Amino acid sequence: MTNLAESTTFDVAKIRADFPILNEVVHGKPLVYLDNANTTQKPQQVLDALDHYYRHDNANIHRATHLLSERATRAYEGTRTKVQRLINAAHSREVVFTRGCTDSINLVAQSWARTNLKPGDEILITWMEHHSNIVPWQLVCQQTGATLKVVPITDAGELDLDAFRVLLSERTKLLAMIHVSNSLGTINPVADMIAASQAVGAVTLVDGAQAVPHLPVDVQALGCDFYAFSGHKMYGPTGTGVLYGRQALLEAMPPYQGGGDMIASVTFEKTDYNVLPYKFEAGTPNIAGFVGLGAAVDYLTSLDRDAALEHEDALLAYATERVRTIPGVRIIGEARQKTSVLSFVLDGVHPHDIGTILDAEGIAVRTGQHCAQPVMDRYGVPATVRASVAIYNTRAEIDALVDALDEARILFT
Ligand code: 7TS
Repeated sequence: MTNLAESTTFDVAKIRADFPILNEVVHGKPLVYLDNANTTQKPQQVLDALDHYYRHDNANIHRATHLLSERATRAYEGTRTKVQRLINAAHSREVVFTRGCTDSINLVAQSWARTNLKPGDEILITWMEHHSNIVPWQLVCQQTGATLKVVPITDAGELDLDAFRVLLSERTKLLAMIHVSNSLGTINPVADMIAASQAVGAVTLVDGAQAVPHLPVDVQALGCDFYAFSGHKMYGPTGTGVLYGRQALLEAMPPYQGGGDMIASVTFEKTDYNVLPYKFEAGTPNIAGFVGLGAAVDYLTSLDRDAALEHEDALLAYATERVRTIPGVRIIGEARQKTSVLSFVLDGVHPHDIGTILDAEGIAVRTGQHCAQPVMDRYGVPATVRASVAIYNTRAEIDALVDALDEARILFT
């Protein structure tokens, strides 16, 4: 168990001052925002980047010769280089901008998988996937005749690696798996599972939506072929996402969508596509959003990331310890390797009722299935309460959560 003391090397007060929304008053109470797995709040630096872009640089990118377009293009492409460095991609052309993690996964499903899979082929996912790493593969299975296989999870919320080894075979053409579970908080042994999958010739995709905001991610060290994540869960704007893809695979893949900017030349007879990554970025993208994402990456990398993670882990450990003491609480997801997410149920009280009580106290959590219905079914619960922490959360906020939970317990049981 991580040290329960508030970190001495991480200045939370200084971090909090960067996030204006943390001063909001909700139902007469100071906002306690513990719904970070859903979306994180945005620092002033990101808000300033968005404002500056629209006030000074707003123009379309890649196509006009005027100065504003040049500035907008430079800012947009600058973010690509920042993201490349953040995840240690070998080339910036391996960084494709999308609408979000969901869009990134659908791109791989409809471009790579739809083209390459056939009846008899298998796609291997895990029981703890977010719906956005389940449904796109079900669609592709319907389109290609491939079969979906699922790695089960243990009672503790860890992947059953023995079952994984049995399910993995020469028929496995794709492993698509979650790095950090949004419903359980489990950190999965992705590098080992990627290596095992490569040994049978499978392509690998990692859903890193909950990993990039917390963990250092190095796509070359992981060895994955694709890595997908969202900007809005890492302090950046909504409507921004990233698909990292290995160049050789991206080169061989057909476009996902057709339109402007993704072409080299168009006649009615034939269209030649643009080079990477533009082949996959049809139409005017969320330029402002990606300018903001660049500021978010700068913000993240300006932090002492080890200290930030230590702070988040200490908060999770503290929250786990305190919530566990509430009579009738059952924690869902007790993997040995966890980060940021605490899911639980309280005997006799529906999670939505808890959410309502917490909201009245100014505390924002998510209650429900967390877009991971198979996980709820696995544990025989209709829903959970989920508190998820970020760099700006404090022990005092966890105390407020525990007090309000106690109040809910007394009221409903
Ligand atoms: N993958 C994981 C692991 C996620 O947690 C989410 C969103 C997605 C994919 C989809 O991301 P999007 O930005 O494309 O929507 N997860 C959550 C959540 O936990 N609560 O709300 C959304």
